[in-house]
Amino acid sequence: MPAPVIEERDTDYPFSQHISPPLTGEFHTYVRTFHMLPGVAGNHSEGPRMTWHRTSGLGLAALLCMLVVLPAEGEICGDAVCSYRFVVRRARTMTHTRTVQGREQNNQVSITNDGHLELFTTLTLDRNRDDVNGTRVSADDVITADGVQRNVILVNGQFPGPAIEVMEGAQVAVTVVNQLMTDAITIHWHGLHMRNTPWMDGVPSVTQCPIMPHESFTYRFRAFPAGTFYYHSHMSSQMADGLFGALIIHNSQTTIPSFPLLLNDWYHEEAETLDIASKYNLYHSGAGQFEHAAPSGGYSVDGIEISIRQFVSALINGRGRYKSNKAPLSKFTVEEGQKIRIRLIHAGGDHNFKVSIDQHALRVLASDGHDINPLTVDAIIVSPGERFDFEIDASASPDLYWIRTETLREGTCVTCSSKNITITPDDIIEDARAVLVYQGSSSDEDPTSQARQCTPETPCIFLNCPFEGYPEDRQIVCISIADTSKPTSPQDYAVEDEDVEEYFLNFGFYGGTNINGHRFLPPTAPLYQSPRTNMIIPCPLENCQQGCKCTHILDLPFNKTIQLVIASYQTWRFANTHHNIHVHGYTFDVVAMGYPSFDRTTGVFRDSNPDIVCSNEKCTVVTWRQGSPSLNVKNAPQKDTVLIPAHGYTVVRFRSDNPGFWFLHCHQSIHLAEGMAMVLNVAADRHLAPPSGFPKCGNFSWGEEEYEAAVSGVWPPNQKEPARHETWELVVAVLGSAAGGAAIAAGLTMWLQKRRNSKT
Ligand SMILES: [Cu+2]
Repeated sequence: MPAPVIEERDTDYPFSQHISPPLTGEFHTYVRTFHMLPGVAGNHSEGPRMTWHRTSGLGLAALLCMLVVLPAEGEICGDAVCSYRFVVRRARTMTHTRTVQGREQNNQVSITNDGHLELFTTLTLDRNRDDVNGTRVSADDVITADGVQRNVILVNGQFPGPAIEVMEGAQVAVTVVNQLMTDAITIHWHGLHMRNTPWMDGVPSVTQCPIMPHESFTYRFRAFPAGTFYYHSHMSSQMADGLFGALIIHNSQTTIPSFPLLLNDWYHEEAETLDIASKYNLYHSGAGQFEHAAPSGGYSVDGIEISIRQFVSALINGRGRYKSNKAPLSKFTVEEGQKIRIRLIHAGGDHNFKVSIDQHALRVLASDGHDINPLTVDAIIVSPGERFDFEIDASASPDLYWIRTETLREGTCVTCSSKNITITPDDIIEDARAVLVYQGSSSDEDPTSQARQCTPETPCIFLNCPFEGYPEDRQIVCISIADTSKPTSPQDYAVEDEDVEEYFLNFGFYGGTNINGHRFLPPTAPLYQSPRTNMIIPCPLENCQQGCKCTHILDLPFNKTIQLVIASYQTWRFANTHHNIHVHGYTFDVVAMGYPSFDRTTGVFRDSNPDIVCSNEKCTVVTWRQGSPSLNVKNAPQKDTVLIPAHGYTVVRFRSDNPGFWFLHCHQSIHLAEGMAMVLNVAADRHLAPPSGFPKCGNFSWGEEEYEAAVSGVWPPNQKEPARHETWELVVAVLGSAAGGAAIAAGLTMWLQKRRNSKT
């Protein structure tokens, strides 16, 4: 059976939208015909088949350049070393560039009522107006996003950035070239362990200096472990501007066709503006008036606000719609009867999404790249940073079907107080959609498919709800990620260990977004840099019970079983949120989750989970009420990003065998920007020094006295004695001078002699 072809409207490239033409000839704007990855990965003869066609009038230069660019996205690099070059720059969505009579012409793009893209110009003196207005262009040639114009960050001219697909164990080298005009960047390789290369982890001012505009930085690391990962900027909330892409690490067990589905929430203002709008931002508290500073007003069924970020729109593989516009959507074409694996990646910043495909059950195979015993569900709830691999069987009648991704919004909470939380349902649906197309079906129209109705006889099954359950009359069953299991494997390290070191981390809001009362202030230079003086703001020894802002670092011993009890408890009942916590450098076992009690009629939570209590008035310290609950230390699912239920907790375990400074943080971008982060300093005495020439950075200051010395010509200042040299240095210098002088004299003599000889 031939491999199915993934398609988007008017294009056949599944991952990204392209913009054309490129900024320079170095970046091509070719669109590939992508055929779903068949067979066992890593065998080039069975690798993806792809052809290229040009999307705009580029010349020979670009064609030549195509020959030197990187391995094509979607192609699995089977080499021992896989090298890539990422050029990062900004562009504008909903614009189009073409060459007219040898001149480059940039125009804005509008969407017609029937979903076509047309050029338009607002320049009244534009002499090309008649040629511009109404000219139809292909969606291949426009980065549409949700159909609204804004800035977007591109990698190699693509949004999302190109996918990296390599074999497990390969050395991956990515040279990141920062062509942003004003912003620094770093790239984090989300979920990879970075063993022995911890300074390649991409956390600004923790593992490396930010890459400044015009600079480049080469990341080099081992592709491990295998699974579905992604890369993203780790500069504050910058990933929300589009700097992300899929990172797929294959092993020999990859057996069915697969494609990534990158989902992200999308806003019409850039990330920094959104962060400034946050009331609790560490650096811009209370600055100005912004639409987004207002609470979102959206609540999930449990009475928890879904995010403080006001939802605007969301994208799937870079495409979505704002309100009711007709912007092009991503389309995935499958062949009837085919099984395909979808690699769902939440690359967005803030909202959790419920993902489903009309009339298709989702057979979940892996979470965060790690296999779980398969289970079949109707929908998966995915939070920023999480990934789920699932399989679908294209066995429905050949047609078009909606791929639905919806926030958990159920309504508003207009009269809520600590004593009374009532969700008032509204008709607002916050979603992004893509289309599953059976090959041969017409793909010009939107699908008319409906989501499955949940009934008492056949209730719907949702995986990974951030709460225990829905109201009973909704006929929805929630399966906790902690109730999934990993297939047993002899390679697994033992987590059943008497010698467990336990740490409680409460993600709270007292005094601002914090962990155990600490709001994270980044170091001024990477922690691997030395000397480390003045680099960090130390945290107060007295446990910061009243809240503090500092460089929160937790020292962990080498090669112990570390148990983190990650909680989301407040002393007040109202105003708490779910979090999703990512730990760098490790895969952890999810050994327990505890949810608050809830009203089975309304779905609203009642009381915090009783297993944990606040130890102080502000709840900056928590502990077990009566010892830990039962933990799954036999076959717990493995993850690197996990939901923490509001008023509940999640317990994770890992073996601290990977020395380094590892960031631990909430993956909601606004919470991260507000300081909900810390550093795990694992095995401080075993850290490897960075490679030679690793960039240094940090604060700089100099004094009045030095300044005076400089401007008066006495420099360097305060030099009371001449520069000291070791005796041997002086001897070498004198001998060197003498030898040099002798050599010059000898050379001169010989030259004069020759000259004389030639004259005679
Ligand atoms: Cu959070």
